[in-house]
Amino acid sequence: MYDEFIYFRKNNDSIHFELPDASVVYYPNFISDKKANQFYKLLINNTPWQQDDIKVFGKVYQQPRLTALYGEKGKSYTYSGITMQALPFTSVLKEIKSMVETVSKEAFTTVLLNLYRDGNDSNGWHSDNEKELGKNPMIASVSFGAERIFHLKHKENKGLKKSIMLQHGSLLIMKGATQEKWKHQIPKTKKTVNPRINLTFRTIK
Ligand SMILES: O=C(O)CCC(=O)C(=O)O
Ligand SMILES: [Mn+2]
Repeated sequence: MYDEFIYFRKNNDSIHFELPDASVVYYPNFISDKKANQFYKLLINNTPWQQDDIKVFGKVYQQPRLTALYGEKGKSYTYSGITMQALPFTSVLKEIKSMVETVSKEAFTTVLLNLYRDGNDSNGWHSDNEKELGKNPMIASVSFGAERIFHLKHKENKGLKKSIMLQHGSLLIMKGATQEKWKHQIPKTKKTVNPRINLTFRTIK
């Protein structure tokens, strides 16, 4: 069972979650529904979505979602044995990036796009702790389309698990020790769900 998030501060647009060894802030209404619908359509139709093979414990599987990487010239990103070369930012991604940077006060170099086609698509337990992200990276995650559950679990204190529904047009910021001390996932679901697009803005050194 996952606990409901406990928040200690709520204002019009953000929820700061009280978690040990983590800093997680959620902006449920970051982008208006109307604007988020437009972004969703543009992204789902115009992104060169790819499905890579990943190696888990020596076995090769197809990644259970589609992805794309955009970023500044020359940026590449390696995780789960996959190396992706960044495509140049599109005008849509530049627009979303600038909205994210205004709120996060951080300049990002790269964005990884995930497309979860249905409830069978998922993102297994992991931390965004690749070397090229540096120590205590800030990850800014924007969601469009179907709502999916986001799970967090503490790496050492096994009983510490949290969950949050990431809604259409929302922004979730993870920073501080979150990647060092916690893992996160998007589990599969048996419910019938429409596609969901997620953008994680990152800074690659
Ligand atoms: O889809 C999400 O909300 C999370 C994506 C994620 O964790 C990642 O791409 O590293
Ligand atoms: Mn992640």
